Amino acid sequence: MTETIIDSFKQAGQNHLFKYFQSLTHQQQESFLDQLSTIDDPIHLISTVKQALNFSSSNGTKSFSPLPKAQTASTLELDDHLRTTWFDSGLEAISNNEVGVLLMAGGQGTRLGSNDPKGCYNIGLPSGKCLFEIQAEKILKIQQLAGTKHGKECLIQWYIMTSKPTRESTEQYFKSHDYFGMKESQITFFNQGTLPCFNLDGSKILMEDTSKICESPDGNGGLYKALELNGLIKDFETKGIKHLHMYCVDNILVKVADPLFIGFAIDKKLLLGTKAVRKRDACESVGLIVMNEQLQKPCVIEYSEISQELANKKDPHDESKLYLRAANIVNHYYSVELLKQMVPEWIKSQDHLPFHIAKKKITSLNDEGLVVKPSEPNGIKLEQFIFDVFTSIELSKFGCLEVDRASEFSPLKNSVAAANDNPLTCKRDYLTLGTNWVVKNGGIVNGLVEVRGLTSYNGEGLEFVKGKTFNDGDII
Ligand code: UD2
Repeated sequence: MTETIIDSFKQAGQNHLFKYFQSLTHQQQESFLDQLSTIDDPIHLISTVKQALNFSSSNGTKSFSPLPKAQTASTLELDDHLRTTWFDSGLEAISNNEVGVLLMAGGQGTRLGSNDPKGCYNIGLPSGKCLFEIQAEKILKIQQLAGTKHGKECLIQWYIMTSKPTRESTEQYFKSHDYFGMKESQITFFNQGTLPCFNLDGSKILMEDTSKICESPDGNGGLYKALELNGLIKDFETKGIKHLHMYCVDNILVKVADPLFIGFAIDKKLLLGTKAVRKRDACESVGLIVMNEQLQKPCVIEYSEISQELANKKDPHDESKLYLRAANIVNHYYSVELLKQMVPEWIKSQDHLPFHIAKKKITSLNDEGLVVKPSEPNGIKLEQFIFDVFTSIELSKFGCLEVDRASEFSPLKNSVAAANDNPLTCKRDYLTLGTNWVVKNGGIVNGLVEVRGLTSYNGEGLEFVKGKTFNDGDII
């Protein structure tokens, strides 16, 4: 076994990994070989990295256009009848325990400058609630609304994807907060996979020390392999779940298990759906939900892989608007039927989930055997993107629902040093949304108030504030 693993890596041009092998203790050799054995085909992996180094520049050769109108809808122009129909249909599915939630929480908050998982981050709300608690309360509230309307108790299963760096502290945080009032049995933590880090030309796997290679989470596209390896698609079926809402942890305004979105997908008989907001400006760091014209399929062009020309292209019918403006907010609907049918195919090859590369400063062993923390990017990390599977969906089975940014999207990405998407903008947007709900219901507010998720899911049930006065920082 040992020789086989070592030979396979040497055949892949990775002799340097074994430079210190003989000087390692038996235990170090064993743990090193265990780590290497998780890579089942080093030669294939190395060739894939070369492919990835080319892939990210290939978007320039394709042509993209906005999704056809038939595949889109907008809550900004939705008539009340349809809004009610979709919301009620989604609420009924929730009341039948047919709706599950997938939370992407494996990312490390590098740009935020925090070592803790983003979901634990306290943005300074009057209540001091963190993102995880805000999201848990959304689930509890929508369960309550569904149960009350249909006269039965219902549970939304919450599947939380973590990565090696975020798993322990995330699980500990939930436990120490008594699962924020949810049943422990309705929460499932599972880990995504990892991928080795490479030097800049992709020819050598980097070493963290003499008995360990550098590795990092495999991207939010690692979700599909993680679902398969953790037997979760079977779990969805066992629990009668038909619809899944997937979202990313850092959006403080996310409507978790949004019945309107679920109802939209049910009505349109979608296999896969996504929410979008109007792109703020040409430079906003968001993917764009578009149609690949060669394939006639939906796809997303990531912000790190779009040409400046295409990002800045204006709408020929209205020069004041961007041509491509449906911004991806990592907020997707999946039918369980689709996942059951397609996940085995998606994870079989890189065709559906190509590796994307990011040049990074990676602390690693140098040629002299010293661990060095570089000042410049010295290596590449590989990631799979969750939305790359969109091109395997028939256009007629795909839908994009435009939603209001002020009500549904304010991501926590950066530290307060950045102009946007930081703790201050998240706090402002969250409090502003709640305050607008109170004012709309006749409340008088001096400053900004916080409306807790358990009080109102989307501004409903606030009749009691009519005529009352609230002060800055009040919690309702
Ligand atoms: C993501 C989207 C981008 C846009 C933007 C909006 C992808 C690939 N890109 O860019 O199109 O929608 O968000 O805010 O989705 N995550 C994991 N495991 C990983 C990496 C990320 O679970 O290995 C999670 C992460 O916890 C977060 C979400 O995926 O919930 C997005 O990750 P990100 O913040 O690194 O993505 P970003 O902002 O580069």
